[in-house]
Amino acid sequence: MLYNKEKLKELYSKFLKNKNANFEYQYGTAGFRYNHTLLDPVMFTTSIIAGLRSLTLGGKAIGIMITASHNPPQDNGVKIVEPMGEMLVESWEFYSTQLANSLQTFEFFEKKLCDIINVTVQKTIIENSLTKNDLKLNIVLGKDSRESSDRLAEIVSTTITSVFSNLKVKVKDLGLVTTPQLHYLTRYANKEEIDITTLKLQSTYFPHFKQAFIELLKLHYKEIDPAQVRDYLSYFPFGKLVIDCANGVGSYQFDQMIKNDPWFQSFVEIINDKYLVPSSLNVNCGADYVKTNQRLPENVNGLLTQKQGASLSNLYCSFDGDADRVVFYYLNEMEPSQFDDPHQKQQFHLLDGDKISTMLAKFFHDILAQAKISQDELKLGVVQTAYANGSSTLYLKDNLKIPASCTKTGVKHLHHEAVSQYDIGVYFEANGHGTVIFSPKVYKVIEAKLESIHKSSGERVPKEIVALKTLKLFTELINQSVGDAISDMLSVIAVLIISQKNAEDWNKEYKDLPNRLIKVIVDDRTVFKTTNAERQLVSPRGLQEKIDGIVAKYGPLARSFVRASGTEDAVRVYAEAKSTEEVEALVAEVGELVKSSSY
Ligand code: G16
Repeated sequence: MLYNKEKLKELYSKFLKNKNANFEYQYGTAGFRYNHTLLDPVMFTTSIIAGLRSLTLGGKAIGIMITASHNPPQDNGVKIVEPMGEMLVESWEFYSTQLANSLQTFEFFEKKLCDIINVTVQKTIIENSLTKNDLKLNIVLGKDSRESSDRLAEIVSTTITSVFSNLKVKVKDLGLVTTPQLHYLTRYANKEEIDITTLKLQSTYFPHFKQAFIELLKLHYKEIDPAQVRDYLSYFPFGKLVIDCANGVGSYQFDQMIKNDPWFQSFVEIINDKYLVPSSLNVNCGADYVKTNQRLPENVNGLLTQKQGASLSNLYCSFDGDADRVVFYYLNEMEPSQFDDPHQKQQFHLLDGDKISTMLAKFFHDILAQAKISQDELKLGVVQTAYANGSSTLYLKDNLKIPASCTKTGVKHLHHEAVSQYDIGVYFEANGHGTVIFSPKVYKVIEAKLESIHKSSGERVPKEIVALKTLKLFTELINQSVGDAISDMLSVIAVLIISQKNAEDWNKEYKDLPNRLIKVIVDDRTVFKTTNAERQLVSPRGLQEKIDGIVAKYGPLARSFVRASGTEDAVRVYAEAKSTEEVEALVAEVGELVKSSSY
């Protein structure tokens, strides 16, 4: 038998004590995510599924991350990470949901488990003529800083080690890590084929990203003695980089990354770093707060009054609770006529996921041209969602002539589109969640070009070589497995430094249409079903026509859509229009319509 029946039964009773019989779990946008009191049963079943996934893949390391990312402190969640750092494949989301909803009796649950084992692990055993001795299971576990995370992590390690005690099992508990670090280390363990128990951030993640960043600066500013990296600061087109860590795990991990590095410390200031106070997580700070409310997080204002002058040249960014998203912003002086409040003389400018993706796309577009690589050789494209500002899509298509596709919300959808459509696929959600992927062809083209330049009579083509090496270093600096606030932040500042652009230059590339996102609480959000990359509702019937009718009143640039959140118990309403007044009126009208309909 693959599992220890006695332990399975014991843990079934233990973790299902508080199960609400009528509750139905759903694998949402980013795994199971609920109030922490509902999670014990689903932690138990998800751990088993992760174990089976590892067994099916011949013992490849599978990641389990305990986090509810941007959600409030009382929520938590779990997601499974594939061996190469991607999100769990869809067929296994199905098994996870099935098992989580088969908890009526132990007999029923065990039967469902055996059905899943038959179509997964048993199939592998037969196809590869394996014996029980060949079966291995490796799990890399991480958690964010929520109060419930310790308890939930304990359920995962107990379940894996007890239920599969008959097999060769290894669980590496990484403790407090960011979601992207968990993805990175899972991928690293599988790529390097190393024993997961030896995994350490200090010898992998930290030096890898710091090194790539410094190498890029050295490549572009080599007249400075590389030993004197401090001197590079004079090339920074901003003052300090102020990082709002949402009082989450990002503050702990970024601090670890730079703590022995006076150079990084000299240009970075971390705020909202109370990860040891879980009740403050994402409260009035963090990427989701800043993006949704389009305002500064808590504690930046204090900083402004203290350091009035310097702060205007600062570049600010906010991570979310598990540091897989980042958005940037800056302040500039307002014209006196624009003052609403005489104490507030600065204007806030948001540089969100769309601004990040368009800047990166433009940068790679220019680098490819400098490296003399055509669009036929390497296809560059951008993937967005319905939330992308209309101006960003127009800017990509009309100004930059870079293809842009639209997918459903959830980085798993964007990632898939980027990998299948492009060699250099830049994908970001407007909320700051995203990354860039580089196909194997990119590496081949870079190597071939570098080799042919070196061969061709040894004649040097410095600009071309620098462009090729820049591209190569960005493949290192970017965490290609998943959106990563730390790696994305370093990539953005590297682009700004190399292109000698400040935040204002960056923002000037195109002007966002005024936009607004609100949440509406309804009785049953599952009745809201969409089509056309979530831009239109198909259920409840008739509601889309009413939304269309409202939008039509606001002119050709106006747009609004409604979709059920996959991470919170709410329906999201997004709107954009040509003026702030119009967008406020539009979002309120559509929000009222959703609220007043009796769903
Ligand atoms: C997660 C997903 C994102 C998604 C966000 C909101 O982010 O990873 O792709 O945009 O939820 O999703 P929804 O609108 O369905 O609630 P995070 O940072 O919370 O993991």
